[in-house]
Amino acid sequence: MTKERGLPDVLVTQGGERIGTADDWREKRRPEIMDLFREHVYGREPVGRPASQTFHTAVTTDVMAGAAVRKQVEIRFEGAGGAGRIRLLLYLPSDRRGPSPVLLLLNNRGALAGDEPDAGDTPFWPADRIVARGYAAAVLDVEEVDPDFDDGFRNGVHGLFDRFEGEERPADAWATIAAWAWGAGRAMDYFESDPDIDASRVAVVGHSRGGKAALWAGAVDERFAFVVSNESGCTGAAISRGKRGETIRDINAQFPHWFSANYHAFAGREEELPVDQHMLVAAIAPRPVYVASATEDEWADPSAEFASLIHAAPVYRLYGYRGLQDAPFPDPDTPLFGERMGYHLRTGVHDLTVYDWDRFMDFADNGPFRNI
Ligand code: GTR
Repeated sequence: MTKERGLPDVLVTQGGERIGTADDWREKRRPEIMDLFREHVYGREPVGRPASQTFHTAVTTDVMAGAAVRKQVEIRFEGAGGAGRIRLLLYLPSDRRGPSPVLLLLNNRGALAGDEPDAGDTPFWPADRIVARGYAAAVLDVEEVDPDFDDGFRNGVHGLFDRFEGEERPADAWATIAAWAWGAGRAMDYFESDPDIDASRVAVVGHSRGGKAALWAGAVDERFAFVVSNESGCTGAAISRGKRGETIRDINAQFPHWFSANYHAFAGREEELPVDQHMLVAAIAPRPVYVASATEDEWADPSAEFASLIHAAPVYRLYGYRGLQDAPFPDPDTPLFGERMGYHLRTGVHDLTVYDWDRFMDFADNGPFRNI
């Protein structure tokens, strides 16, 4: 299949060396793939955890009719351009017997974590259902990290941390998807500080543009134990070469602020990119990854989303995990749970639904977060 789509071989270095062991993957190929994605696609983030970062938490017990404890966390930080904050809303099961594993949603659809905490019963973020299954439900609103419009990278965390002093913004500078992924890392910083959370079992979940950010967050920040992409499509889970629906040209024209300036040069030149999105999934290996699609989401191209799992599998195999093996593209509503890889194609339109969440948790229960 690699040959069919003309994909770059995930196991051959830029210098032509074939990778045959997990150690060589980690030391030689993975770093160069991460660098290629930074250079050509998502851009380079100028900062990791800010030295100035602090957490401020308000706790309310007995919410969700007693089923949950709510924590509203403000993550504050400063850069040369001023002060910023990201709010994190967290529901923990009241009956937890130890630190909870977490599903963190990078929310791209209106405010959930703001002044009026969500009741936790929306299909897009069914926090009550997540808590009932023994997970902590966490959410941050990506627009608090970086507003989702093109303003020349002045607002959000770009304005705080970018310092190009009179120079032109570099063509490999980070853009909005990378900023959102960075925000996920700051939530992870918080989880590590909270004894009620099991920081070794944190999943990052995102839908669509949020799913692109979740995948990049999982690649950049290896503290995430599990990565879930729901209908992330173009420059998310979907392979770009031969992709139907949205293309690199379309996405950069409509959302010029999502990716690095360098990426714009690949409009109509997908086959010249030194990476494709199966390499992003591979960068998450050997950690578990779940990709979900919907039948009517042709813009995202479900078969191209599925293909990235199949083409990332050789890297999982280096670690001894079979992935989805050679599973054919499945029928709708018949989830595939493989070793460290899951996939489903839900009947319906582009959306994040209770069906999707239930499958993510079924997979997590049986693999990444067993024995909760
Ligand atoms: C679309 C965009 C997709 C996807 C989607 C979404 O307009 O073309 O790549 O990100 O928005 O976020 O819902």
